[in-house]
Amino acid sequence: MGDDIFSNRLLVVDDDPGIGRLIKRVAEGSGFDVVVREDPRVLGKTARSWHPAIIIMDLQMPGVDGIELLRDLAADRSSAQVILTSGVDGKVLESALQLGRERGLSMAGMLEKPIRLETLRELLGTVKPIAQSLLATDLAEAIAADQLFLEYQPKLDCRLGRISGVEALVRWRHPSLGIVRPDQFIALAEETDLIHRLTDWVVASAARQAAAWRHENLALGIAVNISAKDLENLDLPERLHRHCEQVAVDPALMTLELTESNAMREPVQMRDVLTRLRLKGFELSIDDFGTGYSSLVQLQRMPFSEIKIDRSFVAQMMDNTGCRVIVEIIIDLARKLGLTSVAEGVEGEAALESLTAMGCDIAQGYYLSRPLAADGLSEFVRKYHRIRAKSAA
Ligand code: G
Ligand code: G
Ligand code: MN
Repeated sequence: MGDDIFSNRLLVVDDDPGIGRLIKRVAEGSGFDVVVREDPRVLGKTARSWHPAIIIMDLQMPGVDGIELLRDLAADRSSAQVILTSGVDGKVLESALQLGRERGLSMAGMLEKPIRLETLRELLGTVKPIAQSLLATDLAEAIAADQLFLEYQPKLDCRLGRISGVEALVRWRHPSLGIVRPDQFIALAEETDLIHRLTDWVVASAARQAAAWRHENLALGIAVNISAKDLENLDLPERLHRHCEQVAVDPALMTLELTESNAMREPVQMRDVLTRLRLKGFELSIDDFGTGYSSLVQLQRMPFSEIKIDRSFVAQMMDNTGCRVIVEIIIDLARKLGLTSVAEGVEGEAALESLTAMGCDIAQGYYLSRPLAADGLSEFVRKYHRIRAKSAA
């Protein structure tokens, strides 16, 4: 990761000169500094010397394929955001995208050929080309100087029709880059061991907020995300417990959401720390269940109390029978194992009704609300409950 900010640099690698010209024209129009290469073999060299913030690359090129290029980029620990293009089947593109993520790359999306101009413009608008300029020293300072803040997304108890809790999500108010989202800096925190300080900050802040809501007579559980890397410190349970104690919050109000990753190679230590977290009273959720490493094996081995169904299944469950069946089976599995089921990514009324009918315990998603600031959240909860009470009367 270089010291300079090259946040508008875009590298295009495509053997079709027409595609290169098209992307260059559109991206330059959006203020990007664009370099096009037709020979895939120079990708690594150009990426290392020119530091593009974004790389758009074709999956199928003569001689070298995109999968090999992804492997090389990962070996270089590239922090560029990668967009894949291809004329192949969407499923193959999806799989390549997932592979990039598993190799630790920041995969920003895909463009199916023929490339539609609007899709390209939209994607360029959403990639915030900042990853390149984020530095560990800045993140350390951000934690110390309170540049981090939390947003809270409400979680609905499907049976009672009441907001029973929130998920706390961290954001960084960066002095020059504006609001930076966690997917842009959590990996950096994990690589540099800053994750321990970040998790302490998040849990302490969330506990303080839970105490503040209790004073306002709002009984809300609070979920925070922890990283598999956090489990490398044996004192995690004591640290997190202390944060709760300091503001007299019962750890039972707090759910720790863990996304499993291949970073965790010590199942014995993992079980040690997770078991002690449960003994301290924390709830434990297996996040993004059904994808990546959050597998049945982990569920069976580790002392989780909640399953959080990955949003990719939930968001599509109304249009895709496969996704719907998967959601239904995970809810059933949770019930039979005595675990709480949470569906995230609930984007419509139909999905919420269907989940409720399936017996899902808790729903979370844009249909209810996006993540909100603390004030906005308490306002939302009061309003939601007032409307419910009226319609019930
Ligand atoms: O809020 P947003 O959609 O940008 O979050 C993106 C990802 O960042 C989510 O998968 C979430 O799990 C993760 N994340 C959000 N807040 C935290 C946090 O405080 N700690 C960790 N480790 N991950 C977080
Ligand atoms: O991986 P994790 O479960 O921690 O991800 C939480 C993130 O998911 C939040 O940061 C939030 O921005 C995002 N999110 C929440 N609800 C929805 C939704 O309904 N649809 C989509 N696409 N994303 C959502
Ligand atoms: Mn989560």
